[in-house]
This record gives sequence, structure tokens and C-alpha cells, in this order.
Amino acid sequence: MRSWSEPSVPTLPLAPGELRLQGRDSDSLHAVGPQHGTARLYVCGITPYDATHLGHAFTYLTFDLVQRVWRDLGLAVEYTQNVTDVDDPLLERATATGVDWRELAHSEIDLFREDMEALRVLPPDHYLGVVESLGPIEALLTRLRDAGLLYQVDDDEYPDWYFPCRQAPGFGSVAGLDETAMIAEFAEHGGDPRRPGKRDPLDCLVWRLERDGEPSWPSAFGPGRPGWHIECTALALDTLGAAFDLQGGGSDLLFPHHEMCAAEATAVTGEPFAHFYAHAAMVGLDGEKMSKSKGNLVLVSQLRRQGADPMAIRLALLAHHYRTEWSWTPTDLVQAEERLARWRKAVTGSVSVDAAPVVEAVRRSLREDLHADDALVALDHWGERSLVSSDDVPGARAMIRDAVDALLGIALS
Ligand code: 5CA
Ligand code: ZN
Repeated sequence: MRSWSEPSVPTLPLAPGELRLQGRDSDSLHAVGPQHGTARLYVCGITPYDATHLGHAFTYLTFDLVQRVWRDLGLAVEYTQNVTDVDDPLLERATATGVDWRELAHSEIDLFREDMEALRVLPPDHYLGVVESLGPIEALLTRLRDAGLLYQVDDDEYPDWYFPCRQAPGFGSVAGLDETAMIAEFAEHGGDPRRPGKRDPLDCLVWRLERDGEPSWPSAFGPGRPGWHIECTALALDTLGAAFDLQGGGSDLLFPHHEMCAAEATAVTGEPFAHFYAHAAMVGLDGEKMSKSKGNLVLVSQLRRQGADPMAIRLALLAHHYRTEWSWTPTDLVQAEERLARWRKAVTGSVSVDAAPVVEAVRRSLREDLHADDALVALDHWGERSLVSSDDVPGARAMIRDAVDALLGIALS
């Protein structure tokens, strides 16, 4: 599938270091990514039926920052993102609105690309939909079946295929939830713990046999379509290989999605799926998680149509730390617009204070658990001091402009 065009990223003078992110299990930070060479990243993409809301944008900006930090450390990045272009919620929305599911997906994916481009989000190297990836998905299912790790549910009408997740080494270690929490999360996030005929409530659907009125494709498992988790497992393994550096998404994907992906992959490769998992906190509106199913959305395209500068939208999102839940209010955008105007004034003025310590502070903030919020404050201080400075440090304004562009993705000119 076509990705979107890449924004220019200035190269800054190299400053050694590493990216460290906070793990789920402790307060300590873990180095994420290789020391040399290519960092491999997979981020779970949209289900294209109502994109792109500010929650989506927050998640993709989080992993955009990760890539900018890696690049700034001198690493290359190989990045895969999927599109869940066939799944229950998409089909339900298509039926409810009388639109063909393919058309719905295409138009939402186009809008998503436009939004990502406007927000200057780095595009994936591999942007892959499910429909175009049935080959690798079937190949992975075949490997699982050959290893004795698939079964058909005991159901006369629809004996769909399931993956016995507990047979995977390390199952449960990604999310670290207890049994009750796993069942609850599974039920809430697309699972079917109570379906009769399963061997274990947590086993996950990997191939759903054809139903009347639903799209389906021929396969060695009968005509049907893939379950949700197997898509990301297959696409990540196929494009990045096992034990890649970072699996990302929003925190709603921790369980079951990322747990099941890890289980499916480890079961066939014997290796970890990803070395590290990071999750962006949920963005809410009026105290509730922003979600397509609840309909409480603010769309990036809506704000753009109303005349918001995409750089202000980007700054509004960057003002929040990726692990802290927050709710969008119109004030977020107003404050970001003011901040953007102040920064633009400071980089086009005729005076400025030294930029080197600020660039160092921005780098430090981002490298230590992606604190874009702190990076913005450091830049605010530079701007304030520059606006009242009486002399000009040569090159300082250009240095700030490049650093803000390279590290935060904000174009000031
Ligand atoms: N297609 C699947 C992933 S394989 C999916 O979850 N699609 S989605 O369209 O529902 O979400 C796309 C991405 O945005 C996911 O990474 C999800 O975790 C993230 N996301 C969804 N809602 C929010 C929200 N309110 N705040 C932050 N991130 C969100
Ligand atoms: Zn996914």
C-alpha cells in the first residue's frame, strides 16, 4: 500500500547517547534500539473507518519522536505499520452507513495519509494492509498449524481456527496481567472468552470462516478472513524479522493485542517478538477515551478544515507526555498557537541567546523517556530570553530552527 511523503529532516551534529524508555514493570528506564546500524520498529496502524482522531495522532507522534531520536543518534530506521483494512468494526460501519467496505477503507486511509503528511509524521517504509497481505498471513498460519498450534473450535456451523495462546513460551509476560484482568481485557478488546467450543477462554481467533454477506478469501484453512492479532504478527515477522527493537501502539493494545502477537510469533520462531513494547496513553474528550465506537472524536482533518495550523496541532499534542492520560480541550490548541507564534517570532528576530545548551536540553528530554513536554519548556525559555536579548549569538537561530525541525518535527518557517 502506498505510504505518504516524507518530511525533510535536518541532520544535527552528532551527540552520542541512547534512547531510554520506561518499562511497564518498574520505574527504571531501558535502552531501546541497537547501538549501531538499523533500529526496527512496528507500530499498529488504523482500522480505517473513522480516522484520524487526536488519539490516533498522539500515538503516531509518540513513535515519530522515537524515530527522530534514533535518527539523531545516527541510526537508520526500518519501520512497518499495518492497516486493518478488513475487520468487524469496519464491516459493521460499512453496513450501517450503506457504503462498500472497500470504499470506506480507501477514503479513510487517504484522509489518514493527508493528516500524517500535514502533521509531518515520518512515513513507514512498509505500509501494509491485510487484504494485500493474505499470503504472509496464510504462511504464518501454516507454520503454526505444522507446529501443532492451531485448532478448530468445536462448532458445527463455523469451526473457526484458534491459536492456543498458553502453549507459547512466555505467554502473559508482555502485559503482566493476572487471570481475571486478562479475561476482562480480552472481552473488552475484541476477544470472545465465552465462546463455546474453545479449549481455553483466552485462545484467540486467527481465521474466521466465511459468513454470509462478509468478505472472504480462499485459503488452506477454508474460505474466510484473518483474525486481528495474526495480521500484525505476520506483517512484523515478514518485514522486520523476529526480535525487532520496538512494538508500539496505544495503551488499549497492551492486552490482548500485543500479548497475542508476541505469543504467536514466539511460538513459531522461539524468539521474542519485540525486545520492547511501548504504549501511548489514551487521549480523551470530556473525561472518556476518544474512540470511534463512542463517537466522541475530534478529528485532525476537522481542525485543519477549521483553519488550524498543522504545526500548532502537532505542538498541542507534543505538550503532553506520552505515558500520561489526558483529555483534549480547545485550550490545548489555543496555547499551542500562541507558543508557535512566540517561537516563530524568536527565530526570525535579529537577536538571540546561545542555542547549544537548549539543543542539549531538548535532546536530553527526548532521549530520557520522550519528554517532549520538557523539551517544549526549554525552548520556551530560549525564546523568551532571545526576545529580550541585546546581542546575537551567530548561528543560534538557525540551530534552533534545525533542532526543532529534526527532533520535534515542527517547521518554524
Ligand atoms: N488496527 C488496530 C491496531 S492493529 C487499531 O487499534 N486501530 S485503531 O484505529 O483503533 O487505532 C489506531 C492506533 O491508535 C492504535 O495504535 C491505537 O492504540 C491508537 N489509539 C486509538 N484510540 C486512541 C486514543 N484515544 N488515544 C491514544 N491512542 C489511541
Ligand atoms: Zn496491531
